[in-house]
Amino acid sequence: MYTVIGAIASRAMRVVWMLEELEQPYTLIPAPPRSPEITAHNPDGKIPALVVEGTTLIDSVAITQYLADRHDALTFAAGTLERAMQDSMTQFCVDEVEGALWTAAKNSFVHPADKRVPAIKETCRYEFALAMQRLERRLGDGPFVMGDRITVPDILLGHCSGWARAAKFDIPDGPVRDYFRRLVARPAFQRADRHRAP
Ligand SMILES: N[C@@H](CCC(=O)N[C@@H](CS)C(=O)NCC(=O)O)C(=O)O
Repeated sequence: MYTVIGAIASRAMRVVWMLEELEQPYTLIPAPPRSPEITAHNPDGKIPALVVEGTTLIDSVAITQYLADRHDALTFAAGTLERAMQDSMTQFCVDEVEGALWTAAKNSFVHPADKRVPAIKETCRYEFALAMQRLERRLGDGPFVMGDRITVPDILLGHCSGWARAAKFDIPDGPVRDYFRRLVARPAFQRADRHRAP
């Protein structure tokens, strides 16, 4: 049994969505950042965390990949060329897609007010738009970034699409928008999303 700590409107969504894809049982503790529930496991106060057999894992990318590896699903095997390409897509998501969204968020509400640089958000929008062009190129014929099989970077990118919508970042019409729609229509995503307050 897995325990996920973190409010669903956060990167915890990636972990819960992966667990739903894998059809693994879990308990969700929907704790906000810096709450006692998370600092007991991660002194940095960042969410999410996954508790597995008494060990706490942090960082949504590491957790999501660990779950895929452990259950031998939604991933290519380590040491294969496919896995290297899959990891490259994961890195692309973290650097270029999440990077733009996270910098905008930090300068909107995460950092203390006197440390925010609101003007950076225009640059973030520019970076995000570039990332969407690159994603369209890298998607190819799809339906997923690694072809026929859904893998870890699809979970990360699908999560970022919701984050982008919430932050009012533009998602271009065409293959990228269709790709994001395919991801969030998945039954496992829908089940994970039910943890959101109505
Ligand atoms: N690289 C980490 C980032 C975790 C993170 O920054 N989470 C945000 C919520 S999505 C958070 O806890 N922010 C509070 C803070 O930075 O103080 C991951 O992917 O899990």
